[in-house]
Amino acid sequence: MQAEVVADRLVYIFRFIYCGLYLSVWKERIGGVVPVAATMRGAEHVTLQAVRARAHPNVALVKYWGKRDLHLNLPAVGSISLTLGGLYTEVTIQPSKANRDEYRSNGRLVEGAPLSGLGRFLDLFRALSGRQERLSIEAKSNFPVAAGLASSASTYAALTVALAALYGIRLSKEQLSALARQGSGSACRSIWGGFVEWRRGERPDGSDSFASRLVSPPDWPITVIVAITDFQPKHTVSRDGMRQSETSPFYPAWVASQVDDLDEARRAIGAGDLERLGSVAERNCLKMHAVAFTARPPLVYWRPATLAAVETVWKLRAAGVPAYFTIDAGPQVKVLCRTQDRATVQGALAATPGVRKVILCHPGGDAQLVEGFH
Ligand code: 2P0
Repeated sequence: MQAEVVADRLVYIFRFIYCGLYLSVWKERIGGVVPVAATMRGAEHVTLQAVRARAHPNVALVKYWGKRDLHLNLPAVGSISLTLGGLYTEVTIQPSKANRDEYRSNGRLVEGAPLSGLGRFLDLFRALSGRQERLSIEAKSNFPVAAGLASSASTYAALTVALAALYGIRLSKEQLSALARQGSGSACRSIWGGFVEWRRGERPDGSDSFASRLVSPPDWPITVIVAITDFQPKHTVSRDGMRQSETSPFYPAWVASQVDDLDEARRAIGAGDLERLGSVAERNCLKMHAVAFTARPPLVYWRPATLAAVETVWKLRAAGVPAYFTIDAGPQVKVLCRTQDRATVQGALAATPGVRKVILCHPGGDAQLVEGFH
């Protein structure tokens, strides 16, 4: 029995090295990722070992809203985000004991469309690895899920890192990002920590549409304070919200003006200029929501407390505290400020009518495996 386990491990290690060699020489690409199925032949009997990975959500400062390809999750516009430390999702994967994929999110069994979407994502890795086992996935987030706090970003980023490890597929971070994108667009940014840019890309196969890091976390003493106004899941998932927003007469203007906003945000981040970054983030957020408001039918993610929190931020600024808001596809307000002002901003948001909870986040790091987990 002992010898079998050792032999199993050795085959696993050799397969890992073998895959790495093939990855470096095989040039054919699937959506930016090198296929490795053939390299796995002969290793199908190796028992898959349970793995766990952790990733942070991110807040979009210049937003992804609209797709140029629904199937491959290719964005109509580029985007820039900041990864949020403190908040995270851990994903644990092991072979399923049932003859189907199983998915639990914070202890609750997930069925229907989210499970089908996950199944299609797992199929990408099954195709890459050449293995067919059904899997049991358990995701645990330490913040409300599906409520506009980017839980799909942290979930799919962690899932991507965990699946690559499960199958022993060595991929660059760019390749991981291109894969994560296919699970949920914003997940491609959560592969990285710090300030991150997801380039729109031009190629129809999506091979040039992935995220990369702009600046690492420690470079800037910046804090994001999240004001939660509603714990309920959002009424319209982002995918549907984007399609609905394309009916707005302002949608073409939104797409056309994104290049300037990206340029402005990149320069602001490069210069460590909070005022410049915050200003473009607010403008970009209001543009995105203006497109949603004017869709047919209209799409309103805001609640009265959302606007109240926005007014709090403007009052703070009028009082000399540099604080800037952004709002994703939900009613929560995320406020960017200097770390030295965090207590003042946190206090003002907590005192805002309708704000249910305030969470303080520092910039977060890369998605990674949870070491020592078996
Ligand atoms: C973003 N948001 O850049 C944008 C800005 C909110 C506003 O919710 O369909 O879950 O899975 O690719 O990544 C992005 O939604 O959408 C999103 P899919 P995703 O983060």
